[in-house]
Amino acid sequence: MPATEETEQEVIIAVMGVTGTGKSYFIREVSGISDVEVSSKLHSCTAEVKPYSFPYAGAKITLVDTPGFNDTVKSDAAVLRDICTWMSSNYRKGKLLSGIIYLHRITDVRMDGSSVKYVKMFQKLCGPDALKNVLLTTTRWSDVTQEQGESREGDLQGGDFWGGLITEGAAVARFMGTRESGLELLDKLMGNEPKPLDIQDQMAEKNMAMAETEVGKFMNGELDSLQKKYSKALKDLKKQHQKAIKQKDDLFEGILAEERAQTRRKLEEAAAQKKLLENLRVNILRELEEAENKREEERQRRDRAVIAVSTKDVSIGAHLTSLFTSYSTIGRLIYDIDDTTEFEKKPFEVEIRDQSNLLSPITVLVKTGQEVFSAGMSRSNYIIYNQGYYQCKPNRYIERGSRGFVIFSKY
Ligand SMILES: Nc1nc2c(ncn2[C@@H]2O[C@H](COP(=O)(O)OP(=O)(O)OP(=O)(O)O)[C@@H](O)[C@H]2O)c(=O)[nH]1
Ligand SMILES: [Mg+2]
Repeated sequence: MPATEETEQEVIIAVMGVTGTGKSYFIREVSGISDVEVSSKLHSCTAEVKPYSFPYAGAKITLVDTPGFNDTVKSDAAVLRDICTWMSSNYRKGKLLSGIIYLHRITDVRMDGSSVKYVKMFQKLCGPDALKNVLLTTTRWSDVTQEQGESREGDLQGGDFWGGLITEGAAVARFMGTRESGLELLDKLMGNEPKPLDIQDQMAEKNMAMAETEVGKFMNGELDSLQKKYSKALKDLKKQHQKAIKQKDDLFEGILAEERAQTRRKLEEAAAQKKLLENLRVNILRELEEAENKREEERQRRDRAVIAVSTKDVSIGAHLTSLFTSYSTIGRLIYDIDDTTEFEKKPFEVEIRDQSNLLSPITVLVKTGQEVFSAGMSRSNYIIYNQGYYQCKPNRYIERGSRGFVIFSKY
């Protein structure tokens, strides 16, 4: 491997926020990994913490997608559990975050109790030191007028919402929906000194159970308040319901019965979340981290597969005219490049893209004995496949049988 690859710095940035704020959209636009799953409907989309890597400005950038709080399927306690597990397991591997981009829709008119709660939770998760590496970032500027946006941005920075985080060092930023705008945010974070979050210190260094951590205590308190609120509402609803039954008011009676059932479900859900948090004792957290490590190993195993593109399938003309663009050809997914039978696999369509500037080094590849594959395939060429970024590494030309292949490996 060339020295530049060995010394390449990895910059890890987590993207967080409540559901639907555009975390996956941000990662898709900025990384160029076009198949990052973005939700198309109202329900929540990202179910697990997942890193996406790509090269930028001489560094390996890893953007970590996270499930959002206030998810339509997963409870807040389960989202917190999954984020904390990932954070703790990566801390143990010496992987610290250079920054966190916390997204918030500028279109949100109200900063209601629950959004305030999530901001506080985020604050507890980070702690004062890591907050200095946080960008509180608004999204969806295309859906508001400049005036509306600026006025709301001002409100957000007020006391109850982002005020406390800003005092502790978090900065405010905007994501305008484009790659360029996203890269500007990365530029701001790339030079940061990576710092551990409070949750990483508490879980991985101090071996605390979830209920003992700052964020765990905070969430528990919030769930206590919810339980109180729903219990009181249930009592009131019961009285009203009984009254409606007595008065033989069938319509109102039906509505109240439904409302009671719904409130009871919410009360049970709050109790279930409290139980979940309480059960996250040290040994259980370790088991979850082990499971996360296994998932990571499995991802790495899959990532060892490469995409081989036969030089015969590359039109030199198409390649030379494709600077800054892309062209379609076919490739094969190969798990073991020494196994020649793998090269007989059915090919699938791939798009060779180029992010070169004309100054990038051009590697000349030998096609067969005397022929020169002069299309200038280089590390600026890449393929996006299965939510991954596959880069053409220099000197990755191999011959199998009578054919020559250019190899693209997972970045
Ligand atoms: N116009 C516009 N739409 C956006 C922007 N960001 C996100 N969206 C849209 O908002 C919806 C939700 O975006 P996602 O990226 O899936 O949101 P998320 O934060 O990842 O949501 P979860 O995975 O559920 O936590 C999608 O339909 C996106 O296309 C933006 O900056 N501008
Ligand atoms: Mg998402």
